[in-house]
Amino acid sequence: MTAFPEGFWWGVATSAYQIEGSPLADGAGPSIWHRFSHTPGHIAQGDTGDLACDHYHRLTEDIDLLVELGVKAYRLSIAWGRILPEGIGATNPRGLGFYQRLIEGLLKRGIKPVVTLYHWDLPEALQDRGGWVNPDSPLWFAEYAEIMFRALADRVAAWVTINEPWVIAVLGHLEGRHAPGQRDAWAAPRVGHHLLLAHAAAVDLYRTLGQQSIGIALNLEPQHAASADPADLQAAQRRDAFINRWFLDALFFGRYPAELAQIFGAAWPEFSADSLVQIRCPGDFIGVNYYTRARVAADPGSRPLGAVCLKPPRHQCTEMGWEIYPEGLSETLGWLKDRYGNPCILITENGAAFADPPPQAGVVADPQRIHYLKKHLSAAAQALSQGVDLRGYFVWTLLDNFEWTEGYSKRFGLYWVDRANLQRYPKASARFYRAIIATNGAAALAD
Ligand code: IFM
Repeated sequence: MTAFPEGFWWGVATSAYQIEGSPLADGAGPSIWHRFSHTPGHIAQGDTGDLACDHYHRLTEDIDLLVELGVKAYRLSIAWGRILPEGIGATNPRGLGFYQRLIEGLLKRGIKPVVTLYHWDLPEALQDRGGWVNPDSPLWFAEYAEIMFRALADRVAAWVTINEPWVIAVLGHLEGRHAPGQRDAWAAPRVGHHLLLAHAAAVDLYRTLGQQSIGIALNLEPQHAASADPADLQAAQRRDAFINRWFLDALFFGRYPAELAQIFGAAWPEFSADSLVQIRCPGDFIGVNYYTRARVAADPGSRPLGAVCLKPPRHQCTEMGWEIYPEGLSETLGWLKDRYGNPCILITENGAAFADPPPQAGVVADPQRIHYLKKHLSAAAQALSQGVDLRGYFVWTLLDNFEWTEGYSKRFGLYWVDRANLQRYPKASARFYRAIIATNGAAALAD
């Protein structure tokens, strides 16, 4: 007996810009990440996604890796600009052809495709029209989504509309650390709202095709007060509203947490009642991207939240500096169940970057990642035993890849990629994950 139900979706996840390379091949239009990574000073070591893992040319080899792992499902994302080089208007059959080949290849090997429509790579042509700040952006997204649904909906097992809207709104438009690099408190809440409208428009369109397997993927992390001091408790609440409840309350209740108006002050808009009704659209599942928790202390000087996160000791962290805290996964899943009425959940991302050594005799030793996966899967099993409606788990990620502003310096993959020749080598965690899948999770729960 295992804690994981029959038919559980064991998978791995990737995204287009992080692995494909050849961003302008076969008539594709450039994305905001192409522009951002080519602007000096944005990415560690000046890395770009120009080559990435060259997945664009190594499709068959990479599908073989998925087969080797034995995954039941594979979460990939579509580069919008390959389909619509200008973002809207004329479609590019060669770009579409790439994803058709990929999806056919997966289906032939018995792997369910889970497709994310938007994993951060907005066509540059749309950014030139204001990007996600433009109130037309949900319509642009709906046009793109409809093309994808018409081309692939009969073969795709599940769709994720948007990956991590919080990251897009905050890192991309408030803090400027991600593309398009804006630092604008006025833009961030509007971007968040337009992303939710875009999600809702895609869900509506998908429903007209009579389909029921569409959701959104959110980055969630418990916010724990650093002490019992009321100021710290309130700071943790503010951060919880900002990171966790911003999108969830909108999707389930059609309203934003009151704290957001305080946090953004005059920059927070008066959203129309109609649009709040529209964004109340949780879809068929919530995708949870879980990596860590935060320990939060009040700090009136730090704007706009009046809160800081304590730095955990180095030995408790991954290479990203994120605390390893598997208990936070069961906590997050249980909280979703209690607050939002037990929605269907896929863990759409979970994984860790460690300083993996180069391969020896063809294999990379990564005991820390094995430990990380084991602990997080035990936490997922615990949530299942408490009645959470968890349907699948996707490791982030298949291959060491372009980790956004960190470039290629952070290795999250189950397969080690040699940057000199892009050859892939299994890490020990790939073999471990294969055993987990083969035993439907029992290998993760054994001592
Ligand atoms: O690599 C990213 C991914 O694109 C989105 N979620 C978090 C991952 C690790 O930072």
